[in-house]
Amino acid sequence: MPYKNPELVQRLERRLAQHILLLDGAMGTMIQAHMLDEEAFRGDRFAGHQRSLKGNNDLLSLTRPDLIREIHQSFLEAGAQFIETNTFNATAISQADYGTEGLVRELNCESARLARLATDEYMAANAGSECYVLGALGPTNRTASLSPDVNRPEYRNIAFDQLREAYAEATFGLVEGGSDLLIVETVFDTLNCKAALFGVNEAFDTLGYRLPVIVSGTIVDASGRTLSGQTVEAFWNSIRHVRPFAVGLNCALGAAEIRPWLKELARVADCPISLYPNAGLPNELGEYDDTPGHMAQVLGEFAQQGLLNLVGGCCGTTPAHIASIAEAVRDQTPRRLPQPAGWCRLSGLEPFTFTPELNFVNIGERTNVAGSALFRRLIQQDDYAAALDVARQQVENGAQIIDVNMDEGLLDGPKAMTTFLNLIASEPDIARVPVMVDSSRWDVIEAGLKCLQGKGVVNSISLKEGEQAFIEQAGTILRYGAAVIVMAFDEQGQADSVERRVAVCKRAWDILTGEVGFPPEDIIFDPNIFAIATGMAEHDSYAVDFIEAIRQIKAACPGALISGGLSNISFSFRGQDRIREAIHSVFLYHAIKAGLDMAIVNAGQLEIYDEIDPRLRTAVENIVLNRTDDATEHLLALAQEFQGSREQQSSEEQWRALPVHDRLVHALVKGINSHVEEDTEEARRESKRALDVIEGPLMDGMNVVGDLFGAGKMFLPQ
Ligand code: THG
Repeated sequence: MPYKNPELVQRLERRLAQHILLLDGAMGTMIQAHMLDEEAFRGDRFAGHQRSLKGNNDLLSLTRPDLIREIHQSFLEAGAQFIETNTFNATAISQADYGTEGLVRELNCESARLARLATDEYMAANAGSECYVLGALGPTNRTASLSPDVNRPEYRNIAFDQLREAYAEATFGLVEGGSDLLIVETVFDTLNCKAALFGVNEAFDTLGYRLPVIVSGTIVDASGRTLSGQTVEAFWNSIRHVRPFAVGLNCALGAAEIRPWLKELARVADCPISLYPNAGLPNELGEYDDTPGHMAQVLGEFAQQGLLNLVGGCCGTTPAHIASIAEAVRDQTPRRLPQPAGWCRLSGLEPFTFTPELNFVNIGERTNVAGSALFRRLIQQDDYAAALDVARQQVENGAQIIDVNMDEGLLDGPKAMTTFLNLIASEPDIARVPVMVDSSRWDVIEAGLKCLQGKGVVNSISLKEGEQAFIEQAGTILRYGAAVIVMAFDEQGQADSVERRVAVCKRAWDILTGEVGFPPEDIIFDPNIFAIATGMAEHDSYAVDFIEAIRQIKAACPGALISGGLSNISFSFRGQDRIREAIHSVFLYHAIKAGLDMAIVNAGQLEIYDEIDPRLRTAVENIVLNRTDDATEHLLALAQEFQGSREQQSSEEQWRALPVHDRLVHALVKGINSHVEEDTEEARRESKRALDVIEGPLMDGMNVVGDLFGAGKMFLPQ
């Protein structure tokens, strides 16, 4: 999609590379200072409006255009180069409070026109100056990812689609009135923001061109989180898919309080950074006390530390503040943009970024009605509280992402997916991890995507129905801002040889990166994990072939990641959990070495490779690597012995007879917390100093964990 004015964007980019540019100050508090009464807000035009209009600042663009234009002028005179339109509440959702939702298009268009007039006039009078109209899209007064009713945590008073439509409507007005850029600002709920960005891009589609878009979030307190609970990096991961022109923070806190969160954003964002804080925290009277001098000093420091590209003020800031800030940053070097690292960046409330040191990521499989009889029963019986416990256990057991699947004939899939994901959103200990929306039904996938404020993963799409459907679905997923699992499946069926697996994935990769514009790091291939040791000779090479395909796909599709559904591999040993676990860990050990990045697993049942009984391990290795013709028969024979014996049971208790040092190491490696207190206390009594317990057994245990994990023999982030 081309820019409406490509030359303007190019000029702006060049200026940003050389200077820190100035945003304006607050509109709201400037208006407040005029102490306008009900009549002033109404003007002649709305004298007879049925509801109170006092406080509807955006309406002043129609009833007091002189005043709004004057405020814009005063900020331009102070040195602001970006003038924000008076449209913080100009969406149908916010205007509904005043019964003025019918005015949205006009409010946005007129407000943009006023900012345009003031800006053009200033540029005409000041040769060589270049200023821009920044069309403002505020957060609305609703939150799409939080329930307003504590007794109904799954309930929402605003839906993704309502937000998306409201923002598209406002966008048409802002563009029509002459905005140069747009800013989705004061984001306190990233789901609202994602819906806004979706709507903005839909409007651009209709227009046939786009404007650069800035996204600005707001951190509400010292916890460093948005109102809806996300950290700064999680917020960035959630919105990066729109490739914002700049990303930043505004409002809520004063400049000094924002420092750590600004640093966090500047560390991760590979686009310009904007910042416009309040003039300090509001005092008891709701007034803002930071002086222009103080604010300029703090923001000047940020500039010196290389953290800023665009800077201005939010609530309580006046032209005097902007003038001082302009002075403080005038000759400072702007922040240099970091190179994009090419990491897949997911998020829940917290970021989950695939940095190189993560050698394996596990995705919890149990929240799947098709993969767990228990979970299916709970969902069918509407026992969502217990179903949530399944998700919580997955995360407690070490799942770094959770796979959610509601594909069951008798269920209303979209409804079950929506209810469950909304419930998860209100449980911080679950919602901290990203969600993988698993369905073979497109309507269920889309319903899921509309509930995620974080960046999730769609599981899955494929070329099964041909290129057209594939391209459309991938484009829509990109617009929602999710990563995607692509199954090695095409018009001919599921790929089951190395060659077909590689060929199908490569074809999909070419289409996604070439035609759809999908970032390679957000493409996750699943080259099909099928059951082995089924007794059918043609299944014997499924595991080795999968492992070999990993290597070749990674070479053919640079940047892409690889996943698989681990438990599929051991279907022929259903009910024999010990054998299944051994197969899983042997397979993972070899697949991770070949480059497997993640798998959908039962996070509570991942045996450490080195701890599998050597006889069992050899037998399992023979079937996984397809090393001997009689591997399956051999394992079947062993299976009876291992599954039947009480050996494991007793060996589980044997560790209690070890010396205390070894018991602590064992417990740490295995993640057993049943005897922690007594063992630690015993170790403390035996040693001279309490510190010896930490430096001795605890450090030793951590080292064992580190070594096993590093060697790909342990699969949980203990
Ligand atoms: N690739 C992708 N997604 C997938 C799969 C895949 N999603 C679904 C599945 N395959 C992965 N998830 C599971 C979940 C559970 C089991 C297997 C795969 C499983 N369940 C036990 C069984 O059937 O024996 C259930 C036991 C019980 O009821 O508790 O094995 O390959 N992209």
